[in-house]
Parts: sequence; C-alpha cells; structure tokens
Amino acid sequence: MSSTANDGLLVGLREIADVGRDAQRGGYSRHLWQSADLELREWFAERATALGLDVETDRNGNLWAWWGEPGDDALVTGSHLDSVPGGGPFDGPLGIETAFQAVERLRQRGVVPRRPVAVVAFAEEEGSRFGVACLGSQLMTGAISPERVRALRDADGVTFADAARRVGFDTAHLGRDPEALARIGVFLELHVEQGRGLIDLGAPVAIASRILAHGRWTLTFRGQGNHAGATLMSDRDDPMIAAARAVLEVREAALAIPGSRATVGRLLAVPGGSNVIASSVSLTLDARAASDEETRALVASIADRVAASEFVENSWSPEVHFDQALASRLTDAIGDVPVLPSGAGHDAGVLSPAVPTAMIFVRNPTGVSHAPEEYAELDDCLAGVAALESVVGSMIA
Ligand code: HGY
Ligand code: MN
Ligand code: MN
Repeated sequence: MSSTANDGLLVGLREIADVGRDAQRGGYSRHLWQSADLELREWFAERATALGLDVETDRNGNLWAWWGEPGDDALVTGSHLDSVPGGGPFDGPLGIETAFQAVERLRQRGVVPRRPVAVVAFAEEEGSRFGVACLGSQLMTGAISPERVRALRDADGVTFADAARRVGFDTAHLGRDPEALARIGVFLELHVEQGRGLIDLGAPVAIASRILAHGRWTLTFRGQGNHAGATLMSDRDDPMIAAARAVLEVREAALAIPGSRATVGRLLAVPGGSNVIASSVSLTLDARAASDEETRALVASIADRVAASEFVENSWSPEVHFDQALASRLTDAIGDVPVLPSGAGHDAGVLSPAVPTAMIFVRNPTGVSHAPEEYAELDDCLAGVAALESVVGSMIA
C-alpha cells in the first residue's frame, strides 16, 4: 500500500487523526500515561512492527524502533507523540511519521545500513501533564533527577509515579540512561515549523541553526479569601488584582528586551468560585530569549515588577546551537535550504550537549502552532520525508 494518504495527511497521521481529539478546546490533548498517549504508543509499535523494526520502551518511557540490532553509533531520528492542550496534529507526530516513511523508502530501495538505525518517540516533550518540558529526554540525559520526576504532580494532584503505576509502567529504574545515550551516534529531528520563516521564504524545508533559551515558572499571589457580596471594596486583600497587574508587567518586561518572549498561559484562582474573592492566584510564566543571560535578565525584571508571594522555577532549557559540521552534512544531502532559529524547544535541544544533533523544519503555511490551526501541506510533508530519506541515506549507506 502506498505510504502516502489522500485527505492531505501522511498515512500515519491519518491513522492517528482521531486519537486524543479535544472536543472542548479543539485540536488534540495527548498527555503522558493518559488514554490518548497509550493509544499512540500502540500505534507506534504497530507502525514500526509493520516496517520490520524491533520496538522497545526504555526505562524513562521513551519508545525506540530499531532497524537492525541496537548498537553504538546509531543514526537516530524521531520526535514526540504528546501534545499541548488543544494542540495541532503535526507538532511531534510529523517527526515520527516522516522518520517511519524515510526508513520505509530506504528499506524498499534495498539499502543495508552500515550502522544501527532507530526511530524514537520521546515521552512528555510538551510537559503538558507534569509541567516539565522534554521529560523523557531530560531523564535520559540526567538533566532532571528521577526523584524529582516521581514526585511531579499533574493538575489533579496525581504524581508521575502513581500515573505510571496505573498504566503498568515501572518507575524503579527511571533516570539517567548512559547505555541508551551511548548508542546514539547522531540524532535528527524533523519538525513542523512553528513560525512563518519558510512560508515567507517560499521554501518547503529548512535546517535549524539554534533554539532560544527558555524556562517555565509558577508565580503565586496570596490574599484573603472572602465573600464577593459581603466584603467592601475597601476591605479586600484580593490576589487577583496583583495577578492581573503581573500579566501586564510580564508583557512590558518582554517588550523591553528585543526578541524576548514571555507568556502567561494559565491562571488558577483558588478556590475559584464566581462569588468568592480568591485566597490565592497562581499563574504560569513561559519566558524565552536568544541567550541564557537575556532570559535570566527577563525573568529577573519580571520578578522585580510583580509582587508575587512565590516565584518557583519548574523547567529550564539553555540556549542551543546545533552542530555546524552536522548541519553542513545536511546541506550536502539536501541542498542549500534556509537555516532558521527555533523559538520552540525540542528534544533535539536536550540531546545536543551530549550527541551531534540537527533539525529539519517543514513549512507551516499558517505559522501557527500549539493551536488547532497548525498545518503543513501534504507536498511539504513529503518534501520533509524526501529530505530525511536523503540525509539518513547519506549517513547509513
Ligand atoms: O514549548 C516548546 O517550545 C515546545 O513546543 N515544547
Ligand atoms: Mn510543541
Ligand atoms: Mn514539538
């Protein structure tokens, strides 16, 4: 059966097109150890097995599909299956389906790899359930401790350990995985572009140059819970006011540092009654800039501007500059395509200090991502498959 589909999606993306649809938000909500994630894990295993690949799940919940015996100096390509709440269909899965299709094409051509090849799906890249970005790759590299991860809680207060246990995943061996890391000779991640670089340049694919530094914080504002009707305005200690001011200050702080970005994506009032003055309000801060220093300066400026009772760092991803030598091998294989920075974080960024990594972007006509409107034309997705096939083929033949 041809491995491309009608209705505008690559066949594998069509197969999962109904998995994790979010009727309330639109788009997809696919989060670690929840039903959609389990269905996608099954899809990954079936897709890989049908291609003759051997599937394994590592100690951190990352999925690996091996072409040939697992071994050192492997050519590894892939991305993630999870999404943000109400995310698009391409962020993550496109990098996995194109990897499967590139492997399929190389096998159909009779290529016999001189090194092991694997397709990988890293767990909880978005950090949507447990609040930490790139959880699976961070665990593998040792960037985050297993103790901290086991204790992470989701919005319902369920710990990572309990959530994993409920689906039969053993967290006893969670943590740094030097064997898995040592096997990776090079990591390539194809990803839908999250921005308008390619659409404005009129090109279907690009190579990534770098990733912005970025982090996540929780700001909490405390006050006195009280009755909305019985409490005079002069008698209030309403944390919602300070929180509202903080949202505006976050924006002003980012505008003061050119190129930086700061976002309040979620605000939670406790107890959250419409006739109740909140006792506390917490908000999430996502802050990013070209360098670690600028991002730290941005966050320091925000901390100075807002009167938060608590200001807690949840996740930090340093700036990434991809391997130049590897990037030129990509241009040797796919030609002189645009080279673009990434405002979005990726598992490739987490791996880049440990192994040579590179990224290929596929044009997104809307430029929109982390929203249902995220899109990539089938022809551009196929251009991505062809680019990945050329690069992988050049590195395994
Ligand atoms: O948030 C990010 O940059 C990525 O999409 N996880
Ligand atoms: Mn994303
Ligand atoms: Mn992604």
